[in-house]
Amino acid sequence: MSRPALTRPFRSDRVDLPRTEPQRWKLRTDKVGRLNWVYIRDDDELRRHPQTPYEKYVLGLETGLPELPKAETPYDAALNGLRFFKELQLDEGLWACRYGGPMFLLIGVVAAHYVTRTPIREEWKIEIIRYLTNTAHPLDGGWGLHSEDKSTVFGTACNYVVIRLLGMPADHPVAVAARVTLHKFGGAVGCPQWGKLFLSVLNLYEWDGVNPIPPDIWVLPDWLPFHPSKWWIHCRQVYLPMGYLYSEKVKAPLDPLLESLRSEIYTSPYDTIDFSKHRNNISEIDIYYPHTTILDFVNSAMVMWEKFIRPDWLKQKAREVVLDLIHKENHNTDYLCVGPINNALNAIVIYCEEGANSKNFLRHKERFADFMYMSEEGMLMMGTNGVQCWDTSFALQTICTIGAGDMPEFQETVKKGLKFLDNSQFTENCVAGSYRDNRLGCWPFSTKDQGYTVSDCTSEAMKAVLMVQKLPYIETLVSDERIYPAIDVLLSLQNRANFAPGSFASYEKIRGTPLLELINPAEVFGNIMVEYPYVECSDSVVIGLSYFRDHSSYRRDEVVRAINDAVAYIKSEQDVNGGWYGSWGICFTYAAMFAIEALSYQGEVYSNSEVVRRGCHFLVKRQEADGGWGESYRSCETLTYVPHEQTQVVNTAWACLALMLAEYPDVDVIKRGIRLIMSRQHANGEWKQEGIEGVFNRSCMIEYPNYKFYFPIKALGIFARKYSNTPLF
Ligand code: LAN
Repeated sequence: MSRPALTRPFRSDRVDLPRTEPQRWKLRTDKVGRLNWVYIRDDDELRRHPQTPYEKYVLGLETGLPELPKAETPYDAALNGLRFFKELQLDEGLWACRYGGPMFLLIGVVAAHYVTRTPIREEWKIEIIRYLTNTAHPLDGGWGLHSEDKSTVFGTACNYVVIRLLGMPADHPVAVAARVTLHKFGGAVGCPQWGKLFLSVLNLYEWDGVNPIPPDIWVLPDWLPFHPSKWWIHCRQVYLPMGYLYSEKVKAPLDPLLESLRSEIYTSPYDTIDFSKHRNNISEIDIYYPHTTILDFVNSAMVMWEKFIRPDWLKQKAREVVLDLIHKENHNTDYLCVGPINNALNAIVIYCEEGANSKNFLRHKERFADFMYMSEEGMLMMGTNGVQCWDTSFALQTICTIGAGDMPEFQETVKKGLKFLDNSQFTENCVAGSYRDNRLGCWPFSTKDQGYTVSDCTSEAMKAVLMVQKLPYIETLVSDERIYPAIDVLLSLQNRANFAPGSFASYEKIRGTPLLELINPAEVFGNIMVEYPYVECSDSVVIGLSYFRDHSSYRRDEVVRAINDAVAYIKSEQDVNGGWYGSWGICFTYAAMFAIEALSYQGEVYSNSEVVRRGCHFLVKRQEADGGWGESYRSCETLTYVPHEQTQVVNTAWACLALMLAEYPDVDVIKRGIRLIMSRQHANGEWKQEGIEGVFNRSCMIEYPNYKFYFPIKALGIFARKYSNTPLF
């Protein structure tokens, strides 16, 4: 059973748990948007730097933001929304957010601290425990893969270990409930591979019970079709340090706490468990992507290879190659790494190699905090080091699209936002030999330091910059010469020769064959082995390139050709019902908005395009009685539209945007959606958090808290400008 949305009062207030004082938390940032929550103990310092409305907002404190004049018309409502949202912008020009959802990340950072004997700050311990208490399933006390999931072995085992390592006693009711559930599931032996790996590193599981992760594969010539340099970047970068840890059988020294944990997380005594028999024991509840026969065969062969065949020199060689690539990843990302998992794992590797006082490890230590986010529910670990560029791009686009960019009250907001995007553009390529493409001139999803560009992030940021720089009072910060390299990269990212010509994938062009999915070892995620063509990424690139096409003649013919080919791909991806499957947002409503926007940029609308018409009908059929749309995350898992129990402001905004861009003729349908969005707005202009908005790898949901602001604002603003701005109530 999935976990219902949070209800106040928080569970942590009902069980006996310490908490920090929310008034003492401050969010520090810098000009490239680094996000660090710090706990201020000194009263003078607090007085000198009072909390901002944003800090109060995330911490669930009274923001002091005023009630606004009642919104009669859609445009009033859009502006009220923007008035609230602009107050959440940080001085450095970006919007921040808590980027939670995945519930398998905390184990990484906590294990990294524990193994490397790095003390965890007291305030983190308290607040992480509080967060896990608040997100435990109300019925069974366990945790799932993501915050709305049913309880699973992976989530429950890992987070149980986390609360215990952070100091919660084993007989605390929260720990007891989780342990009972874990035992009911058969104990931690049923963990999927990543869980087994973390437990092994913590000396709570034996390495011979983990399916092989041989680093040897990195030594093979890189023209081989299955060489890891051809994998999806996340898979590649996660299995890289995992290969090291597996091969070196790294484990923390046993201590009384670990000793005790060994007796808590299994249903039989530790010494009686034959771990090697549990390599393929993955709990039924957890499995999303079962092993193929080929994978089982490869695993058994690798066990033999490692035990009896692999020469020692090869092991050493593999270790060198892997270490070299880990250093390069650290260098290219200033120790942030592509994501939270390899951030934690690389830190452990560097500690093993260079020790606690090495320069490299110290830099790793400073970076742990970049993933930790404070919220009213406690401290969580984010899916990336933030959503800074992505959110700021959409926020700026929204302001311009609804014509608010010229209004004096938003000019500062726009200027600061542009400054942030100006600071966030990549100014250097990666070091040679790291299997990375050019990134110069591109934008990241989160921050410049993190160092990874994504096709759609570059496209949306570029569009935002160009839009803002058309405003009369704005001084051009990003010259056309600085945009050209971004165009070069975008053009180079288009898939050509392989199975989805014209499409765009996420971080890189598709390099490997999807057949590699046959040996996807992760058990809980689908489609992770290689890059895939993504409709939304292709849509965003079409939108960005179309905007650029009307702005500059740089590489005009190639730009036009790229757009046409991508549009052909987008059309080919529409399913028989008229929907598009969304891979990064929930789900069909998300993809419909992007797809229809891309088509509308080519002049394709309801009246002249069969594809757009079918897209509209798909949406209209799914409008609910209250005028809204609501889509459940189950859509992502099942690949078919599953309605949410309640309509959602965000899904409604996406559907309305799609219909408006399509020029859907029955305006009444759209009006009902707009009315729903208005009816959910509060007197200070805000919308409250509803269901989770985003997804990855089909099975794991992730939060995009700012979606509930800029998409509804955009929908309201477009409605007012395109149709009518008379009162709707
Ligand atoms: C993201 C977040 C952003 C997202 C969009 C830009 C929205 C998308 O259009 C392209 C893909 C991308 C960049 C994306 C890829 C996968 C990420 C990085 C995430 C969903 C955030 C977290 C996730 C990452 C894989 C989580 C760590 C877990 C592992 C399985 C390694």
